[in-house]
Amino acid sequence: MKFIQTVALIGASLDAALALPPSTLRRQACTSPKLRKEWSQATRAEQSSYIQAALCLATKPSRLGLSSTLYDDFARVHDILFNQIHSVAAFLPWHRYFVQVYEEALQECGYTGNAMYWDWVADSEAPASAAVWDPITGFGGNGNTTSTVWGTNCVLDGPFTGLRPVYWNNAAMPHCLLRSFTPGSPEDGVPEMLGANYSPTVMASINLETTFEGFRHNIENFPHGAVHQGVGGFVGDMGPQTSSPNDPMFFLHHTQVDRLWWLWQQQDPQTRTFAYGGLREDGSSASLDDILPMAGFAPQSTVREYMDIGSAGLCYTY
Ligand SMILES: *[C@@H]1O[C@H](CO)[C@@H](O)[C@H](O)[C@H]1NC(C)=O
Ligand SMILES: [Cu+2]
Repeated sequence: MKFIQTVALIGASLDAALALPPSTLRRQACTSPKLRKEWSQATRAEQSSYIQAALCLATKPSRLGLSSTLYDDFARVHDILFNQIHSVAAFLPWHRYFVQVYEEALQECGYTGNAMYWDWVADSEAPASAAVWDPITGFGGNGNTTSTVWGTNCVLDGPFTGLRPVYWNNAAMPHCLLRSFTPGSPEDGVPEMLGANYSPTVMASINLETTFEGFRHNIENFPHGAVHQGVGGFVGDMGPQTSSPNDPMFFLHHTQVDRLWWLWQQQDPQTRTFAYGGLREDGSSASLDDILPMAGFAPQSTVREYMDIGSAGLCYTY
């Protein structure tokens, strides 16, 4: 883990180091940004390497000192911090940081590529047919739909059928990977998986927002929420669960949210790269100097360090 190694070097001034974002600890300029690809644009070898690394996380010890694995740490951290990172200004930069932590964890498990995304806007008319659900080249598809009792909607194909995520919201309830795609109604032209809520038309309208807060509010509540719900339903891991990082699709989903935020920033980079605002959890006004908490899982950072993906500490592009 790069963060931990850097912190260890600092030794005595551990507290000071933890307050420093990784980007200030690595000062090189961003000369060749890493490209984050859409899943279907990746090579077969890249897809396979990504999936093997995701599975590898479940063989590594917890960094939180828990008896569950590193895989489960992501769901646990997301649950612990849930109210500080949703329906608030920090939603976008916090999840940008969280995806980066995941990307580095995959790389420590042998993956040599970068985070990838699922472009659900492009697939919104038929989301269930998207390449990401392929059992061979993707994440496997829907869960068993014959029962709506919790714990029975197990994903039936693909590489993750043997996974046993430990947490369900804040409780230890080991289970199979659960998905419950929201059905559509073809006769009425309603796409499955709530696709109408993340169509190109919806996204074009959200892109007209001129303030960070307007953009954050709309993308979080409509496309972001609809994809969670559309994939997970009420009984699946991706549903409105605080433990939603149990589904590896969480990270492709949030990388897409990150990309859409970046595209919005790119409409007017001078004004928008550091455009930030809205509220904190306690109702006070958010600031670029706010701390992004990571519950001891990775160093604290500031919002400012996560605004510009072309900065030295992030250095990636789409
Ligand atoms: C789907 O779930 C039902 C009800 O729990 C179960 O009887 C059935 O065996 C499952 N199907 C598969 C393919 O696992
Ligand atoms: Cu989240």
